[in-house]
Amino acid sequence: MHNETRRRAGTTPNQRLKQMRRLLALKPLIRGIEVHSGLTGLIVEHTFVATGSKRKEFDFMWLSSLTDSTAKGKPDIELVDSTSRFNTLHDILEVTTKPVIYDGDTGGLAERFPYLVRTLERLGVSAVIIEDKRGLKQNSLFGTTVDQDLEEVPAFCAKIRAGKRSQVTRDFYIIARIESLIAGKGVSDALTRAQAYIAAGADGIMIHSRETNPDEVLAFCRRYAKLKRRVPLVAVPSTYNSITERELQKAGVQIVIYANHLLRSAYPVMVKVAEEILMHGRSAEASQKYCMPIQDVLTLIDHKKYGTP
Ligand code: SPV
Ligand code: MG
Repeated sequence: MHNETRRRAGTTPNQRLKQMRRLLALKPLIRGIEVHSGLTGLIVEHTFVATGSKRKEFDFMWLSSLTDSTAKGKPDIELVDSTSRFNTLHDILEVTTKPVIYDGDTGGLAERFPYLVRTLERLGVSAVIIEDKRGLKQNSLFGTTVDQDLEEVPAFCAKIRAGKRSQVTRDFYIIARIESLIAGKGVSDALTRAQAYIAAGADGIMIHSRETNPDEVLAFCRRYAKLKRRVPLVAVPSTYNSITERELQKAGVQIVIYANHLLRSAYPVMVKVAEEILMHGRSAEASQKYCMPIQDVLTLIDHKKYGTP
């Protein structure tokens, strides 16, 4: 179904869940961006650019633990519990039709991970990404400035297997996120882990890095390409952000995630507006410089969408 038609007709959890597998079969590379609210979901749903005869848009939404936590004023340490994360997810599912990849952090205890998988499938999420860390999870972009304790390979494989066993549909993806480069353990460790996680049933591998150049990710990709058993590769170019999607695709990456950009762009403007109002003792300057017209915010959300009389 054409995207515009689907948007108008709406979707069901089952249709939405399956859509990511379809997209991966159709396109050499799919791109997604973070969401942390209904409003950011709407941005991803509706934003496109036209270049010549081509229309470019985001293929999926990334429900980031960093931006979901930050939007709630909380640190990204698995503190925002599942109930709260599912509330955010519900807000987004309500107003969008595109597939969702859920940031599952460490996936929690192996005994609990199957419950997360079942809930996400029931809601129509297409994939969960879990990272191979243990203990207090801290955001990867801190790198080794904080403790980044990697999970033992057999234990993480057991978690992947538990998730795969619990899955109801054939279409849901459990993607294993490798933190070797984040923890300073190098490309060889990452590759050993990739092989083990694929053997355990992972449907995708995410390789993460916080270097400002893509060299170590590309080195991983070159060695990954030689593996006999491969699954789709995910990259998150937050710090090595000069690399293009085309270059990542050439290196073998099939899924690209822009993990935090809507929140990172909104926050500085909100602070500026607050400062300008304080500075001037009125809102005229802030409104003129930074705010959308009142009329536009009133009509931003189309309340006649469902055919309300
Ligand atoms: C997130 O967006 O929450 C991620 C990616 O897990 S990162 O912040 O780079 O760890
Ligand atoms: Mg995260």
